[in-house]
Amino acid sequence: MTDNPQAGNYSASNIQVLEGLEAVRKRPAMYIGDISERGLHHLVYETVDNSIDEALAGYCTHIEVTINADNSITVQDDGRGIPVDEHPKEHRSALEVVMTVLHAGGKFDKGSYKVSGGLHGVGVSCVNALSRHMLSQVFRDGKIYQQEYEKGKPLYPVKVVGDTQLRGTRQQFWPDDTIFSTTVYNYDTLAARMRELAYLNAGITIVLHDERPDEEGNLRHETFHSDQGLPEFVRYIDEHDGRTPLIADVIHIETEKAGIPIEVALTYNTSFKEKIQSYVNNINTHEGGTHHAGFRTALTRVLKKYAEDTAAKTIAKDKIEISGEDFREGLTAVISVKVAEPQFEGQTKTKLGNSEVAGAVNQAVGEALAYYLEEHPQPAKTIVDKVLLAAKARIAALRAREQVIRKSPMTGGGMPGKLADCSSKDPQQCEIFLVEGDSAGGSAKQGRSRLTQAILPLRGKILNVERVLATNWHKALESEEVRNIIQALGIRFVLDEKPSNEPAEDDGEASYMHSYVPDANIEKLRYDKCIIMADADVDGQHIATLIMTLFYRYFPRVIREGHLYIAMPPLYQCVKGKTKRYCYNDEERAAFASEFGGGTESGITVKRFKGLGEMNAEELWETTMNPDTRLLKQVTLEDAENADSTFSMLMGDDVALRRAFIEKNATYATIDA
Ligand code: 0RA
Repeated sequence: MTDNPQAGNYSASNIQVLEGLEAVRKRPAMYIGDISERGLHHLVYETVDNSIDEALAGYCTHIEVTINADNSITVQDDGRGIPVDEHPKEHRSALEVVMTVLHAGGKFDKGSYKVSGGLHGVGVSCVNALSRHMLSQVFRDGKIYQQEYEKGKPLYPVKVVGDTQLRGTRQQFWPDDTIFSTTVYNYDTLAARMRELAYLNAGITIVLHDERPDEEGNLRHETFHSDQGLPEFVRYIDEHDGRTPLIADVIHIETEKAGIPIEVALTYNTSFKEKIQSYVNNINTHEGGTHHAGFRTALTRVLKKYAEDTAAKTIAKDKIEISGEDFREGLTAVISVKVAEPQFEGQTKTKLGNSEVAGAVNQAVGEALAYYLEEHPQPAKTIVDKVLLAAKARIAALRAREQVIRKSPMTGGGMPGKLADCSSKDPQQCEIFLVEGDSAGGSAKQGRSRLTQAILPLRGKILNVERVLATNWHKALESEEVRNIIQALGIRFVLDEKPSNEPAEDDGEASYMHSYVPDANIEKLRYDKCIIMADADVDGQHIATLIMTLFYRYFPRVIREGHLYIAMPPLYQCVKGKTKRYCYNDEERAAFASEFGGGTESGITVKRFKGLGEMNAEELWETTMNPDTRLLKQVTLEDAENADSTFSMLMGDDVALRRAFIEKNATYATIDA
C-alpha cells in the first residue's frame, strides 16, 4: 500500500485539501469533541451516520459494523455507493472529494436535506484525516472501486480492482495512535449506540461484529433491528431498567409540524422516575432543549386539563395542587425530531436551541395526547390517579423537608462531627473524600494532606438511604448521612424561592432534563473536588452507584459543573528488586512485566490490593490520594444517569434482571479474586 509507486506525489496535488486535513489533525478536539476513548468511538458514529443517511434517503437497509482484530473498524452498507465519477469542478473522483474535503459529504444529493450526522456533523473526511490508514471501496455498476489514504492523503487515484454483484460502500479505517489516547474499541459502547440507532430509524438492520476473541476465544456479534422504532425503544428502556408498565399502551406520535418531522413515544410505569430521552437528527440531546420543553409543556397542559375535567371532586376535596413534575412521575418517553439547521447549546453542546421547535412539538404532542385520553378512558384514569398520588406525596415530602431544614439550619457554620476538615478555606484548592468504611476512613484521615484534603467517612448506614431513595426518594434528605454530606459540602436548599428549574412552561428555555429535581444552590460549595472513594469490588461499586444516584437526583449541578470524581485505587503493586510500581489496570501490569521481567512475571512480586481497608495510611496516600500520582475519574452527567438506571434496576421489581446483573458482576469479582 505505502510502496505504491504513485504514492509519492499524488497527494501533493491539492494544497487546500492538505491544509484542511492538517487543521483537523492539529485540533482534532475541535472536530470530534476530544481525543479520548469518546472521540475514538465518534469516528465510528460519523462513518455509520453516512450509511444511515443513505438509509433515510430510502436506498439502504443493511449496515454491517465490524471491530476487526487489529482494532480497525469496517462499516459496510448496501446503499447506492458513494459516486465515483469525476467531480465537475474538482476534476477528481467524487469519492476522493468526499474522503478528503471537509464537509463535502452531502454535496451530491440535491433533493434530500441532510439531517443525520454525528454530533459535530464533520463528515467522513475527518475520520480519514485522523486515521493512519483508510480504505474506501465502492460497489457500483458491477465494479469494485477503491482508494486508500494515509492520514487523509490519497495514496493513488480511485481505481477499479475487480468485479462485484454487490452494491454499496465499504469503509475501513485504522485510527491514528499518535492522535488518540487509546485506540482500543469498546464493544458495549458501540453496541449501545447501534441499538439506539436501530430504534431511532425503524426498519434499518445494523449488525455489529467483534473480531477480537474474548477470554474463551469467542467472537461476539449482535443484530439490531426494530420494526416499530420508538414505541419499542420505550419498552426496551423500561424493561432494561426493570420498571413495570402502569398502562398497557405506548402512545406513539409521528407527524410533521412547521416542516419539522416529529416522533414521540411515551408510556407510564409504576416507578417514581421520570425518564425522557430526546434526540435531534439521531443525536442524543442529554441537556434537553426546545423539543424537550415543548413536550413538557404539552404534557402538563393536556393532562392538567383532563385531570381537572375528570377528577374535579377529588382535587377539590383533597385540596391538591398539581405541579408539572407530578405529571412526569413514572413517565418514560423518547422524543426524536429532525431539524435542518440545529443549534446546539449548553455545557456539552447537547441542548437544542432552535426556538421554533418548542411550539411545533407542543402542538403535535398536545393534539395527539388529547385524542388518546378521549379515546382511552381506562388508561387515562390510571394515569390521572397516579398523578394525583404523586402530587399528594410531593406535598407531604415538602412538609417533611421543611421540618428537616428547620431542625438543622444548613446555613450555619456547624459541620458534621465526623468530618475531618482541611485547614484551607479556599474552595479552589480544597477537596473532600467521601470514604466508605471505617478502616479506610481512618487511614484516609491519617494519610491525607491536611491543608487541602477533607475526609468524610460514610458508615454502613448510608445503605439505609437506599431503600428511601428507591421508594420515596424525596425523603432521602431526612437521612443523617445525607444531611452530613450536604452540610459538609456547603450545599444550600432555598426554601422560599420557586425552584429555578421549573421554567415558565412555555418559554422553551432553561429546560434541563434533570430539572424535575429542585437543584441545589452550590455557590457556596466548599470543595472544588468531591471524590467518592470506594473499593473496586461489587460492594464498593454499589456504594459508588448509590452516591452518584444521590448527587444526580439532588445536586446535579455538582456533576454538571465538574466537581464530582471517583478515586481509582490501583489493582496491583508490582515489585522487582528495588523497583516498586502501582498498576491501575492489567495493561500496566503487563507493561511492568515486559519492562522488568522480559515479558514474564517470574522474579516479579505482584501484590493484589483487595480493598482500601487493607492499605495503611501511607499506601492510601501514595496510591489513591496524592494529587501528583493518583488516578481520578471525573463523573459526567452521563455516568450519573447510567448509575441512576443501574440503581433503579437493582432496587426495582424485576428480580430476574437484578439477579442477572449481580451474577454478572459477581463473576467479575471472582475472576478478580
Ligand atoms: C450521495 C449520492 C449518492 C450516494 C451517496 C451520497 C452515498 C454516500 C454514502 C456514504 C456511506 N454510504 C453511502 N452511500 C451513498 C448516489 C447518487 C446516485 O447514485 O445517483
